[in-house]
Amino acid sequence: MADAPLSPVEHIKAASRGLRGTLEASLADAPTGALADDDTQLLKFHGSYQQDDRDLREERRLQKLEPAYSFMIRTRLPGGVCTPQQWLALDEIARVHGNGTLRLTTRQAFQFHGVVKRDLKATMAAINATLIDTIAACGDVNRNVIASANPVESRVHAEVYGWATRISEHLRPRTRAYYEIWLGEEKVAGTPEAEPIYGPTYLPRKFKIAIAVPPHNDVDVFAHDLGLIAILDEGPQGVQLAGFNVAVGGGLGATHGDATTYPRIAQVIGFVQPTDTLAVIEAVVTTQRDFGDRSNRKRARLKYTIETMGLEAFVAEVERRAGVRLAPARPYRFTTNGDRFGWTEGFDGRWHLNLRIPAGRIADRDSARQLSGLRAIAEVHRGDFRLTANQNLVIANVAAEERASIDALVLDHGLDLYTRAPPSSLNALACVALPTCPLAMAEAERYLPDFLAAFEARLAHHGLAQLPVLVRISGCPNGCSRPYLAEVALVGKAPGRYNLHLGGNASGERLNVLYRENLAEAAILEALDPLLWQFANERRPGELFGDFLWRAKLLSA
Ligand code: SRM
Ligand code: SF4
Repeated sequence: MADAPLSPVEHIKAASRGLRGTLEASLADAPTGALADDDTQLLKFHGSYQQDDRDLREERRLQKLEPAYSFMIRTRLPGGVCTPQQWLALDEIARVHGNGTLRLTTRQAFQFHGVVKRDLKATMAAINATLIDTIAACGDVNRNVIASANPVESRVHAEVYGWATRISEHLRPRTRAYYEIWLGEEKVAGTPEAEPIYGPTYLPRKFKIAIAVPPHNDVDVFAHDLGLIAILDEGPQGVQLAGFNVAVGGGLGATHGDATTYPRIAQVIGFVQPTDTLAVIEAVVTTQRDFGDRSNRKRARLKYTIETMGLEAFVAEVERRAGVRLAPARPYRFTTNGDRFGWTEGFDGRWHLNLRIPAGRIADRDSARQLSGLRAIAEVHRGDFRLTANQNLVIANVAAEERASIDALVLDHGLDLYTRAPPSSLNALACVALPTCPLAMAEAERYLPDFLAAFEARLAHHGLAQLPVLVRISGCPNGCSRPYLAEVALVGKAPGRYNLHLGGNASGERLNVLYRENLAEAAILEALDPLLWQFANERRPGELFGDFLWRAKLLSA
């Protein structure tokens, strides 16, 4: 591996002068809706992906037109928190420059889809004017740092949100390229600015950090390259943050038929105090920078670096770099990785309303006018908004006397799904997939309602309608909806066909296993039916589907 040639992306990064490349020239090249190939790689570090409408591909090919290119833009939004003013601005950007929808992602960010090249600069500038940026939302760097979605539940939750922003800032690339290209800042002549943490070629691959506050694992902390599990102590002033258990080497992406790639759960390596936390995080990042595979991008994530180095050697290297010895991990317990829907009261008497947004897509449709409804709420709301890592939304920090007016707007605009949907629908996730994702092999977001309807009919048939079964759909094995942690997961294989994975658990601590391959919907339901029947008849009180499948030996590792 040491002698293997560098992957092409490494050369692009090295020659990019701090992620500038020829992006400015590409943007000015009017005859095409696309960027030069190398620039599409650099664009990711600025928070955007070049895509084309896959629904229109064939038609345009027959018409001898270039694909219908457009750009997806993703924000960096540590902990998923934004103000009502920012919400209103983002809503307007989606309607003026995007496809009229806002998309909440599985990592607490907003995505805009359908921005055309001639609008890209104006859109990036408009997002920046809201005091939200898109730097490092994508690319071979640390991405958006996510944190438990209800950070105002106790003083510690607020502190944890503070950590998400601090870590995000600490690991933000230092290049001024973003400000030059999108905001017209004066250009840096000669040698580009140094990147003290990343170096000139950044990381071998994307890097993700999540912070969970037990007992809620609503960020799926074990799916991350680096997971921090907040450890709380009872102090003189009540509950306080003692520090974090550190988990490393999680990651879900895989490639069908390639056994050298696989989903992996992060392993807890010890406990760190707040004063040493940034040093340990930086040491994990720089160890991955120096030891990660830069020749094969499919094996470049931290999970493979750890497997190659061995966990013990990896931890020793991190401790050496950080100058910190990790203490033994402290006890913790997770009970759920879902959201808590409806109103919850915070420690300070403020209220938080967790809404269900199916697949995170906020749009005005016949069934619900979500975009208009949330705009109306943002106009009167005096707290803030919090995106959850389950693609849902919390209207947070509401005074008790303002709940009724929020409830009325929720009801008026059909945003009250959380009061009606069965538990399996409430917690289900689906990635974007078609028509924008270039890697999709099957539908996900657009298929979710149909699959849930069919699946719920089967649950109801077996008398299980009120039982939460964690369902996740991804359009390909990359796993953007974290399917490998679900009790029932469909992973796209080909149009209309999925691999069926079963056996995750409700706290996000167990990977599921491949149960059947390459099935269409009828065969998926047929495969699930006898299992649901057995579950209905043999389950122990309180037992959940994923746990039952293992106990009844219906799955094998
Ligand atoms: Fe993802 C690539 C969407 C969370 C693993 N992901 C993509 C791209 C950018 C496709 C591409 O490379 O061209 C998708 C854009 C689709 C579109 O049209 O918008 C995409 N990923 C998403 C989002 C929007 C899914 C969603 O429906 O919410 C999520 C954005 C999160 C964010 O705000 O940053 C998203 N992606 C994830 C997660 C879940 C997580 O991190 O909690 C994973 C699995 C965890 C992990 O990283 O291991 C994930 N996405 C991938 C991978 C596989 C990476 C790997 O290690 O193999 C790819 C493909 C790649 O990187 O080559 C990918
Ligand atoms: Fe695209 Fe695959 Fe991610 Fe779905 S899982 S958004 S299809 S890359």
